[in-house]
Amino acid sequence: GEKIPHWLDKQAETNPNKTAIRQSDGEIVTFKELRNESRQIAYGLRGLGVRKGTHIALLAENHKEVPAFIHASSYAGAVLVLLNTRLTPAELAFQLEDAEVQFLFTSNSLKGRGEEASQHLPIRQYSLEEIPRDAGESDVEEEFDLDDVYTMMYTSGTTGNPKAVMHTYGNHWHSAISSALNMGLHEEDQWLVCLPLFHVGGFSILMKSVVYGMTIEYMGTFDEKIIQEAIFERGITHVSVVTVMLRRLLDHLGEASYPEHFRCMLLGGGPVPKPLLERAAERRIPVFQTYGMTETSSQIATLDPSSALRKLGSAGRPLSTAQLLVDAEKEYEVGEILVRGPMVSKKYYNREASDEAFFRTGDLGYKDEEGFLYVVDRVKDVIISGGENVYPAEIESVLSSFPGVIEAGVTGIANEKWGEVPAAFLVLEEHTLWNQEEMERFLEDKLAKYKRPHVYHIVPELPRNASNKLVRRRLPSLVEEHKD
Ligand code: S0N
Ligand code: AMP
Ligand code: MG
Ligand code: MG
Repeated sequence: GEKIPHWLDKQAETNPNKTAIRQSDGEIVTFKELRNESRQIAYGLRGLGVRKGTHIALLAENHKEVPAFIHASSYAGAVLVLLNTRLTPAELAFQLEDAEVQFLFTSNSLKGRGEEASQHLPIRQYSLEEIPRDAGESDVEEEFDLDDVYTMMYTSGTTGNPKAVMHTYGNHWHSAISSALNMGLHEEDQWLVCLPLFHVGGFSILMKSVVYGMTIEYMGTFDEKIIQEAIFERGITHVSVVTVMLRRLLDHLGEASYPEHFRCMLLGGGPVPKPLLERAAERRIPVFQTYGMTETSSQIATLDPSSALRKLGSAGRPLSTAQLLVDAEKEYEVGEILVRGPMVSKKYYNREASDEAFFRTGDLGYKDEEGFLYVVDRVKDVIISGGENVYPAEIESVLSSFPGVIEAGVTGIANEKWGEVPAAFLVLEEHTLWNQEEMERFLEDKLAKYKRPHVYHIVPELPRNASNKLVRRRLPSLVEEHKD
C-alpha cells in the first residue's frame, strides 16, 4: 500500500518546539522531545526482541509514560493490543491468548494483574519502567505502510464473542484527517484527553495530535475539577467525553458558561439523553454529538458546528471520506446503520473478512430530509454503561455456571448515573436457596465490576421466541407480570 513518513518524525521536523503533550500537572514535552523519547523506547523494545509485526500488549491506566510508549510501538513496527484496565485477570487472559501476544507491558500498579493474566501463556512481561532507556540506536520504522496493522482493540461486535478489531495506520490517518475537515483546525487548538487511551475515543486524540501537530493535555484519571481548570485557565479548546462525563462536567460547572475559546465538546460512545443536550445548549456549551465505534476508529458521523443547535439530538452527517446508509426505504424510517470509509476496520483478528461493501454496525437509526443521522437503538443486545460495553451473552454464560442456576437472561435497565446497567433474570433449580452474596463473590474474579448485574430477579422461565431464542427485551416486562 501507500507509504507515509512517520507522523511523529514529521512533527519533530515541522513543529520541533511546539508542546506535544502537557500533563495536567504542568509537565511539558515538545514534539522533538516526544520523538526522541519514543525512538529511545523503541530501541529498548528492539533490544527486548520486539520486531516489525510482533504482537505486544499494553495494560496501563493513563500514565505519563503511555503516549511515548504508544509512539514507540509504531517506531518498532509492533502490533499494539490495548487492554481495558477494568478487566479481571481471567478476562485479560482470554484477550492475550486470542491476540497471540508475545510481550505484555504494564504500569507498576497493574503488574500483579498482568502476571496473573499471563501466567499460563508464552508471554514475556515487563513494566513500562523496565524497558531499557539506554539502548543504542537501531533500525526503526521511519515510514508507515497505510495497510499495515497498528492497533488491536477488543469488542464483541454483534455476536457476543470478544474479537479484536484491527486498525491499520491508514484507518487512524483517515480518521484524524476526516475529523479535522469536519471541525476545522486552528493553530491554537488544544485537545484534552480525559478518556482512557485503551478505547479508540481516547486513542484517536493521540493520533490527531501527531497528524495535526496539535497540543494535547493529558490527564491520569477523570477529574471534573481539573478538566474545568484546563478549559478555563489553560486554553483547552476541545474535549472528548461520554454522556456520564458530560453530566459530571455540567454539575460541576454550576451557573457558569465556558470561555469563548472553547470550541468543541465531542460527545460519543453511547446514547445521549436529549434533556442533557438541552441543558448544555442553554449554557451555550458547544456540544457536538458524534457517532462512531471501535470498528470505525472513532468518529464516522459528527454534527458540524453550523448545525449544532438546529439539529439537537442528531449525530450529524458522515465525515467527508465516509458514507453512511440507513437500511430503510425512506427518510425518518428506522433501519440498521451501515457505514463505509477509509477509517473503517477491514477485519477482526483471525476472522474471515466480510465481503460486504458496507459494515453493518448493529445500531439502528434514521436520517432526516437533510441526511442528518439520529441513532435510536441497537439491533445487538449490547448494554452501554458509562461508555463501557457489556455483552449480555457473556454475562449469561458466567451466571449459568453458578450452582443451581438453570438458565440466565441479562438485559440493560435505566440507571441515572451510568445510563444503563445490567440486570439479571435467573431460573433456578427447584429447592435452590438463592443467595445473592454468594453469587456476587462468585463473579468477582470472573467479570469486571461494570459488567456485574445491579439487580437479580428469580423467575419461573425466560421469554423465548418461536425459534426458542431468548428475547432479552421482554425480560423486564416479565418481572412486572410476575409481580401482579
Ligand atoms: C466515566 C468513567 C471516567 C468513570 O470512571 P471513574 O469515575 O474513574 O470511576 P472509578 O474511580 O474508576 O470507579 C468508581 C466506581 O465506579 C465504577 N465504574 C467505573 N466506570 C464504570 C462504568 N463505565 N460503568 C459502571 N460502573 C463503573 C467502578 O467499578 C467503581 O465502582 P466501586 O466504587 O463500586 O468499586 C469511566 O467509566 C470511563 O472512562 N468511561 C468511558 C470509557 C470510554 O472511553 N468509552 C468510549 C468507548 N467507545 C469508543 O471509544 C468509540 C466511540 C468514540 O470513539 C468516542 C467516544 C466518546 C467521545 C468521542 C469519540 C470519538 O469518536 O472521537
Ligand atoms: P464501541 O463498540 O465501544 O466502540 O461503542 C460504540 C457503540 O456505541 C456504537 O456501536 C453504538 O451502539 C454506541 N454509540 C456510539 N455513538 C452513539 C451515539 N451518538 N448515539 C447512540 N449510540 C452511540
Ligand atoms: Mg468504565
Ligand atoms: Mg462502548
